[in-house]
Amino acid sequence: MEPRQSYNKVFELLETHQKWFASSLPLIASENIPSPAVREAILSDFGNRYAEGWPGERVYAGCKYIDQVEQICMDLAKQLFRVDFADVRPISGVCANLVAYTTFTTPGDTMLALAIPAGGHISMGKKEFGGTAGSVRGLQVEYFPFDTEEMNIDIDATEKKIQKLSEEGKKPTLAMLGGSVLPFPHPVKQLADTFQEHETRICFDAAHVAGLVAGSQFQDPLHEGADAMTASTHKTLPGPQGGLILSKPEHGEKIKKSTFPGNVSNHHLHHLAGKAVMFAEMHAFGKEYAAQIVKNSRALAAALHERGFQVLGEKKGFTRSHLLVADITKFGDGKTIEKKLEDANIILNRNLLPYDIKAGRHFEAPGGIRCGVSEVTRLGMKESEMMEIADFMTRIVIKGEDSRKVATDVADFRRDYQKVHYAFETSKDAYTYIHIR
Ligand code: DSN
Repeated sequence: MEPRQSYNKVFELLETHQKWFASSLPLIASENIPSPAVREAILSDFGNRYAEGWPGERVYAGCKYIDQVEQICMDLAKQLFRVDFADVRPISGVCANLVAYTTFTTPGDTMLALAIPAGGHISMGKKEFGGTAGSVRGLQVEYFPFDTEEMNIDIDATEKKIQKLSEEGKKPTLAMLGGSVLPFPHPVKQLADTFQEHETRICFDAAHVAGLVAGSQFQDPLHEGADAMTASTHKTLPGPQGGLILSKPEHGEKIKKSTFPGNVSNHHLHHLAGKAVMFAEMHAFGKEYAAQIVKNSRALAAALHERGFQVLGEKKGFTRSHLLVADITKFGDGKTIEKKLEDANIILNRNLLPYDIKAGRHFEAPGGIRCGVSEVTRLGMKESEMMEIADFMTRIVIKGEDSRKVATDVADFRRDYQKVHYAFETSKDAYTYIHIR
């Protein structure tokens, strides 16, 4: 392709992508749609500037307005999460986790975390699997024992494991709770004394659930004994792509240095502005928004279960967060089903189940799918719309209907849900393509 053709092609693809998402059901649990205000902030000149360091302590000129926005952003984050220290500079959730590892561990230390099939994130992974904790920070990762029926960390078995690791001279320096599949609150409070006895620091990865924590609709790790909490700013928090770390005040100075110069040079200043706008909107609308997310995910889980899906966590009511996981091995493998759903304009992801590895399945074609409802909630959908989503999914996964017919019906259904809710300014369509050229 000639350069000009490639250039044109990129813009054509961008617009086509946005039109597709405007007529689809976006159910990827790690995604969301930011408000038009957040999108405007991201397009600002802040994205072209440097501001290494902390507000008032920069190593570049030109930061007088950036400093003010960063201070507003930090203040809003602290108030929202009811804490005294926030660093809004990490550029992603993985980066925020690396800041936590830098703060609380030394290479060679042992860290406790969930295995990926049980909901851990790749940033908590072992070296042999290329995980960030093992291969970048040089940590020895030990897994939390996991109870599949409860879909949660097994508390008794964890207490025994910590004792055993200590006796073997492998006492964990850091316990990393939270992760990527978190239908139920993790036992931070229940394990806090045990961790303290063993001088194990606690960090909670709230990448997925931070918006629910902010809206007081999930656990509150920093008030249950965690030393720090990391997050993404674009999952249940509906901001731009980015990261965040909050902590008890005594860890603040160390975290500041772990972020800069430890893990970021320049942070992404346009995203910083977007984070500030998002935090302000979360102050105003976060409670209502987070409550509706939890109602929606519980409604979707129950509706899928009634229609024949094997949604995990049945014993506990399927979910208390924004997501659910279903075992779809009766109907096919995760990869094939993900594709059929995508062809029907239903966008979600295949997911490893806690017992997949033992069953000989792997991440390419796992036994599960994961659905998150944050984005459809922001588009104004409520419990009755979750029934319709469950019907669309049933037509593809259980009844084996032609994806093209369902895709048309999904696009028709989506016509009524084009605005972002829970935001100060809601007149613009959510997926409007913004032309500047
Ligand atoms: N692992 C991604 C997810 O949960 O979708 C986030 O990094």
